[in-house]
Amino acid sequence: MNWIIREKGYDKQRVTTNGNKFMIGNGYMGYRGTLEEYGRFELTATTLAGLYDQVGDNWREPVNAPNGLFTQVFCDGELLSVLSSGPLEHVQELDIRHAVHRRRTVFRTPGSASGRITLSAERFCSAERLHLIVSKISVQCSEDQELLIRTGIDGDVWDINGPHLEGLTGSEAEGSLLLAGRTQELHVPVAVAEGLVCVPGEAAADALAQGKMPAPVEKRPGDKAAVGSEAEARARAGVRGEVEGKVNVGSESTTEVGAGFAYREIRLHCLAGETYTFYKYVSVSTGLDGGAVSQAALKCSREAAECGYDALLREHAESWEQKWSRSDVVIEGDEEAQLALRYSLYQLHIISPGHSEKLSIPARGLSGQVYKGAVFWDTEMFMLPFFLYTQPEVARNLLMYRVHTLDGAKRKAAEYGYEGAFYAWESQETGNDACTLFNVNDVFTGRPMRTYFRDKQIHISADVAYGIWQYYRFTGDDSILLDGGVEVVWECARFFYSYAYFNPGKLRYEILDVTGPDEYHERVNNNAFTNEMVKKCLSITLEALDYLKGKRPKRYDALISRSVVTPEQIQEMHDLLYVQQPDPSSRLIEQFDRYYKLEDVSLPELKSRMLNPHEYLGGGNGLATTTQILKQADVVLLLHLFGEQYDRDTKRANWEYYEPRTEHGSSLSSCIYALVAADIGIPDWGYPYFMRTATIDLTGESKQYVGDLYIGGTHPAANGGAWMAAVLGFAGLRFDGKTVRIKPSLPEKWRSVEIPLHLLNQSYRVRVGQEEITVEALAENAGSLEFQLGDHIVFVRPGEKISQNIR
Ligand code: IFM
Repeated sequence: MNWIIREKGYDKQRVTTNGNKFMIGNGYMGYRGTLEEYGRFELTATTLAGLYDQVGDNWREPVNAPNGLFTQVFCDGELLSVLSSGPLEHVQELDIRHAVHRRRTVFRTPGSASGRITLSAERFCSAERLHLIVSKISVQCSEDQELLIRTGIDGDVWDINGPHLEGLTGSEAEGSLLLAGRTQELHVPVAVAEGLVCVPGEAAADALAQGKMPAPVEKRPGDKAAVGSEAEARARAGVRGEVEGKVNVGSESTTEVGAGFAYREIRLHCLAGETYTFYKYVSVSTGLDGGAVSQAALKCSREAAECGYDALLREHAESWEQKWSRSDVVIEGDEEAQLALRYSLYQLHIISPGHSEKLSIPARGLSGQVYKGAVFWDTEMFMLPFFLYTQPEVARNLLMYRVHTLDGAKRKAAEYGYEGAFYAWESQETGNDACTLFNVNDVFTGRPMRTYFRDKQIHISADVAYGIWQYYRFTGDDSILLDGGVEVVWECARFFYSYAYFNPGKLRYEILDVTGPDEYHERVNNNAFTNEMVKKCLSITLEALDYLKGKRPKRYDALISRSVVTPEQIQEMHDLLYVQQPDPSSRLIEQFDRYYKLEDVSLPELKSRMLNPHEYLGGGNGLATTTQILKQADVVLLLHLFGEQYDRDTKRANWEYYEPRTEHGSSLSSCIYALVAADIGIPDWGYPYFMRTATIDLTGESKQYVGDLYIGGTHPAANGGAWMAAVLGFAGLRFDGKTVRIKPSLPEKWRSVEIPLHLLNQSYRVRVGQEEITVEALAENAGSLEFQLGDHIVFVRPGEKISQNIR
């Protein structure tokens, strides 16, 4: 089975795309898939989760830590870089099973007709030690050669609105390099430490031991890291060297430290055919972690060096095996889909905050600073299901982030003159809204355009409430409600009550002046999706309040007594809220009031009117604004979320109507069309949408610019959408907190799909074939669970395996 993502040959045009595609990470940080010799122009970034900074009046954005893997190899004064020296061979690859990045590049030796220099590197962000990035870099020359290796920590990294670290100063400490500074806005300290161990191959070691090569630069007592291949190599070489950063192989080494950098330059006398390996143990620490950051970073990198590369890799790989045993979806009959889906799950794993309930997942994951590193509705509506079905503990963290940012949501509601909680459209660490009123520049005039994402996409508060309730229903874990979840949903309901308008003529509540998921139509009335979501939020709130009343009556009384809005009013609004219904004859649901009055133009026709490939189609005078062309699934999303309320004909009529009118200008769109296609029994219509979703970060073919704004990066919502389309869509699997229902709708070429589930603290494996479904419960499970396989209800007890023919 294929777990390798590989690109052969070097293409300068793909530097940015590959930075996303080959990314590694561990939830604490993301390290872009850049090459060792790259700098900020190639977008090197170690993006830190949850640490934001603002410089001047620029947008606040996450902080990229200095690049601890920075390494350059020089030969005869010439830098060996893919950027300058058109390599003879180049391969970049990612092993997604164990989250290990590799590159191998063969350069022509400068000044030699036949000489070759091979640079290989392997790296991973430890899944076990979240502050640690480890790398192993090897060089090999085909002829005896003198090389200069410059390796250390580079502070000159990619920043959109930086630099974010002031006073960034390099130093040498305890044999390691250290680069430390503080964020500009909140003065949060950030430190990166690097310990280096160099190991010659056998022949070089012998030469070294026999004095045929210059002696090691420095020898220090106390070689504590007597483990693994490094130690063996050292033993062979008869070299003693302290692991924390002392160069213990060949030739002269100097250390250069200063403002913004800390590195060593090592002159290496390479013997032909011999491999020289450098192990870099890089640790990142910030003031958010608590404690003294420089000491923490140094300690972490020293302990890692003592442990040794191989042992670190083993523990990291073991951790990844566990992640996959909980989540790997195996598709039989479609290798392309298999790899793409796995890759999507890989992307979700490397950015999931398993370690903190104060973090959620930004819309571009940890791939950089695009979209201000902010958290959108993407998390609750597109990523959450994957975590709910496989790792509910991560799902809980994502939702607790909303509890921790409730105050920010209350501030935003108050700012606009509303009650309750209006969650940030673009949320950072405090819940303040990072979304600006002028989010896009007009490509023609260069002027900022007013957009109404921040002030009118009110469905965000309903999405948050929906996510919290989903978690509770799924897991039965009421701690989320008692730890603040009830307050969140209540405040969201209060917000909607204050936002809504009671239409006295029609005796109904309406929701006016909103922007729904389709951002090309701003400030519309009664967006069908928004109204239905608000109704759902109100019903969730009523249930949550009942729960609190029963469980914690005093807390309930205190909560209600602080509010002028009463639960009775919420109930009334729920009952009288207008929600668009399908037209009795066409079955169509109008996306918002007067949508049908807009010009019904075809998508190709609309595109032919564009004067600039990056022009924004929405906003005040965007081309789509006056037409029925929508940016992303809107009514179709409603049909997915509330599928049980609509019959198949209604779903199909709306899918067919809206599909040709959808531009899919958002990466959140395709997966929803795949899901609903599967639901209505046309999976092969949905399949291209699934593939588009699942391959988005492999091909890099999504929209990269809106106006002059770069919006590239990874797409976690689409990654989550790929899981949803495969599992909830094609496998037709749904859990309602009590019963798992499976009603498959597999694409023709999928023979089967196998899915691990972790529900109500029990683990299952489900295999959905074209004709048969098999459910297997782990022997360690404590209880049984109800499954509906096609039309058959079965109880699956611990250790049991049940198969059911569904034809
Ligand atoms: O949340 C989305 C939005 O729906 C469309 N624009 C991009 C945002 C971030 O992914």
